[in-house]
Amino acid sequence: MSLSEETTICAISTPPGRGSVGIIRVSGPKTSAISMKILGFKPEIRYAHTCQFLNQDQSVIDIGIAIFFEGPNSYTGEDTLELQCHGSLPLLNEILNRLLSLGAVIARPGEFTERSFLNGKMDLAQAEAVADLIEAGTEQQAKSASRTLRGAFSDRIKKMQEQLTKTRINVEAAIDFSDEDLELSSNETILNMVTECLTDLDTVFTKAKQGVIIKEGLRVVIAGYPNSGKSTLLNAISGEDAAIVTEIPGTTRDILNIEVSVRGIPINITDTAGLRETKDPVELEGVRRAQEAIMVADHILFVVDITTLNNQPRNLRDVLTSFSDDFSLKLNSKKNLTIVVNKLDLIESYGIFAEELQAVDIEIPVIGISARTEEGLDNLREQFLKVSDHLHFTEDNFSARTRHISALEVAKSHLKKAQKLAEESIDLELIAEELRLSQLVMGSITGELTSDDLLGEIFGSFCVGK
Ligand SMILES: Nc1nc2c(ncn2[C@@H]2O[C@H](COP(=O)(O)OP(=O)(O)OP(=O)(O)O)[C@@H](O)[C@H]2O)c(=O)[nH]1
Ligand SMILES: [Mg+2]
Repeated sequence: MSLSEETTICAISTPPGRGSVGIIRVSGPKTSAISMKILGFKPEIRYAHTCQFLNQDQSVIDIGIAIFFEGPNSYTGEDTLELQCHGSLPLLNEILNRLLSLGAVIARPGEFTERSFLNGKMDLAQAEAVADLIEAGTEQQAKSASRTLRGAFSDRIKKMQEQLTKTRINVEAAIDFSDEDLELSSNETILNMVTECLTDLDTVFTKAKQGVIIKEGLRVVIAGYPNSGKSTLLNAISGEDAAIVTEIPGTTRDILNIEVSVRGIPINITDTAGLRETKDPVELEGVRRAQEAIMVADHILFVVDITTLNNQPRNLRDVLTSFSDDFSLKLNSKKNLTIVVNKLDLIESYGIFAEELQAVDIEIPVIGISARTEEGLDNLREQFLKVSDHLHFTEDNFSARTRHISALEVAKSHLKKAQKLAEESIDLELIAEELRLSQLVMGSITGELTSDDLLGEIFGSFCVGK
């Protein structure tokens, strides 16, 4: 792929403000000519020249270091000049103006990296990792972005692509030569190959999901019926008086997000409107938004008011099971769920009851708390860690974005269809088509087939000079 524009771009690459060194980068076809003018000589390739940076009248703007990288052996793949000068903003601006007068234009945000991608120096997942690395706020985020930048994620995608290609070749051959007397892959072989692809994809999916959690935090949504104490719980966990709490059911309508950190793991907690049938249009919208948040959550805290349980004639296990079944049914989803039984301060034998709750023999974890007195909150924090641990954080994490997860989900759905078709020995052509679609969407992760709109969105979120 070649660049559509033949412009030469320049930008200050160091952050704004004062610093001992400020770096300006130039990239594009005019770089060599511009270098001659601003330095007054032809720089050697990849040699750190200590030299003067000259204005048009040959007056000295600054003395610094100039390094010329000849394309394709540069960050962008084009001829590139890096000027390291003193980190004074007026001085950097003066150099920038000089470069503009020599025919360079100011780079758009992320344009250096975009050119690097377009010139095949890195793929799209790696380019995104550049932005993630720059923005990393924690060591874990920086480490995983760095691994993606070095190709850890892309390599996994490429491997899956190869495996898919092999499978497709087998299927296509079975289609094309089915009339001839050749030894072709049996349906069973094809089924095994597809299943193997799916297993691989599951592993990568889990890892990518961890990557997103490291970057964006574990998305925990507090849901439940009105007045169960959801907003009180959000305030208690976050230590902020963020959500409005009243004794009137239906208080919360908007979605409220707060990020907390539990032993270094970022957790994004969302308070939602209580789920109930209502005719009030505002509350109805609140319930719709709550359901939307639940759909994209990594984990749900389903808050139940103990006093509503006490009114139930059935035993605890049955009540909780019916609550969670009802909840899952309503949402048409079997999401990761923890039942949080709240307001335990309102009953007499709190401690005994909390233990009784934890021992309830249902598949879903149950934790008893009082959001008001904050009793039991530590157990809840432990639960967050367990949920995160379930996602197996390891040293070889790589960073990933929600965009990648969506692509992997679509790829997986096509592979599942292919697997089902192979199981039923249905039309090989349909299998081939599902495999092709799966491979296509996987290619969007590394940018083999990406729309200009998406590229604009990705690189537009970069800072200028990168
Ligand atoms: N005693 C006691 N009261 C609580 C506890 N948690 C919440 N409450 C009370 O229950 C009422 C409802 O609390 P909220 O936090 O507003 O409940 P909610 O689930 O957010 O309600 P909606 O937003 O209406 O769905 C308020 O009067 C709270 O003070 C608790 O642990 N113990
Ligand atoms: Mg509320």
